[in-house]
Amino acid sequence: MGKIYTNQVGFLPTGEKMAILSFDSPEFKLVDDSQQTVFEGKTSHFGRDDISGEDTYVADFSSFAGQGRFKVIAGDTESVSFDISNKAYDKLMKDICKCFYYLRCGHGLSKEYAGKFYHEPCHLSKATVYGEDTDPVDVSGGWHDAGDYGRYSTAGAVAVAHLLYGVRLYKNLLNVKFDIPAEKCEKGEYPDILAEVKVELDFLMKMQRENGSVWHKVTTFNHADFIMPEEDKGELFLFSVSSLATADIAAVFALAHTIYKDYDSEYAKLLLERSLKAYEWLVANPEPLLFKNAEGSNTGEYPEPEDYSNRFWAACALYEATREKKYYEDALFQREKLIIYDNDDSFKGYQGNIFTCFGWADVAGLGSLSLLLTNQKTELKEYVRNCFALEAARLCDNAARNGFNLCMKREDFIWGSNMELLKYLMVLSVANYLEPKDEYLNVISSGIDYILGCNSMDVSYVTGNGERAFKNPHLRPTAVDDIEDPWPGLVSGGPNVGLQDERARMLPKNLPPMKCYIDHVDCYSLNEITIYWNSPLVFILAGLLK
Ligand code: G3I
Ligand code: 9MR
Ligand code: ZN
Repeated sequence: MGKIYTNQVGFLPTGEKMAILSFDSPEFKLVDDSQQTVFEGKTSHFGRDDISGEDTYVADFSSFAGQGRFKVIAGDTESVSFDISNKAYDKLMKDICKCFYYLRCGHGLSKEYAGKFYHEPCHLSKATVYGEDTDPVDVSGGWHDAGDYGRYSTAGAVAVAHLLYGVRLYKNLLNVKFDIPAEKCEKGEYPDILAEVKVELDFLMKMQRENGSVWHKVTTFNHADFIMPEEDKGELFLFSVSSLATADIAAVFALAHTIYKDYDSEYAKLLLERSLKAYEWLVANPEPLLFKNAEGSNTGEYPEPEDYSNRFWAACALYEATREKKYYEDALFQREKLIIYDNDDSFKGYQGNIFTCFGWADVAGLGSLSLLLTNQKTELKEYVRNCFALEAARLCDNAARNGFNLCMKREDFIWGSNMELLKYLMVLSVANYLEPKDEYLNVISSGIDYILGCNSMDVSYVTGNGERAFKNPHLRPTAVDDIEDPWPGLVSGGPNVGLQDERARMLPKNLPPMKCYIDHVDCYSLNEITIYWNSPLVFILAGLLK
C-alpha cells in the first residue's frame, strides 16, 4: 500500500512544508484535529530516484499559513499528525540537548534531573597509561561517546565544536533550558548549553599530558558487555597520544575561550593556556602522529589518514582567538597540504568540499568557521567563504535530483549517514548565514523533514519525537535499564549500505540506500547513537529558530 511520508514532529509556519506520497494521487488535503479540511492542493509527480527507489509525488502545503495539529490525506491514505507552529521544535531542541546530560560519565545521574533514567557514578577509577610504566591518571568525567562507554578526544572535541560554533552564530542557543544541574561562574550561572559543554571541556583538559599532547582516547581494552555504566568495572586505559587529538583540543579550547571569557575570566584563561600548550607541542612535532588501536583492542579507533585538517582548524581557531599573524600563516600552510591531499584520489574520503567538512575526521570546516568569525577581510577568509557558496550550490543541485529534495548522493549512505546529511545541512546553514537564500532554507527544511520521518523508512530518527520514532538504539544503558522508552532526543546513525554488523547483514540484498535500515538494538552500524550525531542537529535547529 502507498504511504504518505512526512516530518512527524512538525513545521515552522513560515518555512517550506511538504509531504511525499509513494503512490499516485492527483490531489491531497490537510485536515486539522477535528477532521476539518483546512487546505487542498494538487500533488506534483517527481518520478523515481535511485536513493529511495520510489516513484514519488510531492504534496506541497507551504502556502498554508495556519497553526495547529494536522495530517495530510490523499485518497484513503492518511499521514501521522504533526504540528505547524512557531514552537514546533521546542521540545525537540530541549531533548537533543538533554541527551548530553544523559551521556555524562563519572558523576552519576541524579533522580532530580534524570528522573527514571538516573544511575550511579561510573568509570571513576584511574586509567592506566597503556604501554608505559607511569602512575595511573584521573580522567573521570565528560560524556560517553555513544552506545559504548568509550571517551574519545577527537569525537568529543568535534561535538563540543558543533555546539559552541552554534552558540557563536546563533545566540538563541544560550536561552535553551533543558533541566540540568546549575553550574556557577563569575557572572552567576552558566546558560545550560555552556554548563553542559563544560562537563566535556573539563574532561578534555584531563586528557592533556604535561607536555601539551593529548591522549586519543580512554576506554576499557575491549567494549563492555551490555551492562549499566556503573557495572563496567574493567580497567581503563589511556591509549597513545595523537597529533589528531592534540590539534582538535588546541582548536576547541581556543574556541571555548572566546565564549567562556564572557562568563568566567579564570576558566577562559585556563582554556587559552591549555590551547597554547597543545599548539606548542604541535609546532615541536610537525610530523603527523596518527592513531591505531593497540593489538587486540576493539574499542573505537577514530582513525584519520592525515592531520592537516586538524592542524588547519587549530591554527584558524587560535588566529581568531588571539589575532596573531603567525597562526594565520600556519593556516595558509595547512591549507596547501590539505589541497594536495584532497586532490590525491588515492586518499579520497569526503564527498564534498573539504574546507566545509564538519566531520569527526575531516574538521577543516570548523577552521573555516573560525575564519568567518574574524572581522578582518583576509584572503583565506574569502577563500573559505567561496567554498561554502560552492558546496551549498552542489548540495542544492543534489537535492533537485531527489524525490525527497534530499541533498545526499548514494555514496553518502555510509555508517552514520544521518550525520553526512546533518553535516550538509550545517554547510547550508552557514551559507545561509553568509548570504540568506530561500533555496538553502528549503533544502535545510527537507533535510530536517527526512530526519524527522519524511523518508522511505517512515521513521523519525530522533527518539521520542514523532509518532513513529525509532525506539531501539544500540545504546547500552537503554538496552539494559528495564525502561521501555529510550531517552528522548537521540539521533540514530541511520541507513548504511555497508551493512557492517551481523544483524544488518540479515537485511534483504540490494535495498535502495534509504531503506538499508532497521530499528534493531544489535545494529551498531545503522542504529547506534553518538554525541556528534546529536550536536549538528542542535546547530541546525538553532539556525532555523534564530
Ligand atoms: O571514507 C570512506 C569512503 O571513502 C568510502 O567510500 C566509504 C564506503 O565504505 O567509507 C568511508 O569510510 C567510513 C568511515 O566511517 C568514514 O566515515 C567507513 O566505511 C565506516 O566504517 C566508518 O564508520 C565509523 C565507525 O565508527 C567504524 O570505524 C563511523 O563513522 C564512526 O561514527 C563510528 O564511531 C563509533 C566509534 O568507533 C565507537 N563508538 C561508537 C561510534 C558510533 O558508531
Ligand atoms: O557496542 C559497540 C559499538 O558502540 C561500536 O560502535 C561498535 C564498533 O566499534 O562495536 C560495538 O561492540 C561490538 C563489538 O565491536 C563486537 N562484539 C559485539 C559488540 C556489540 O554487541
Ligand atoms: Zn562512565
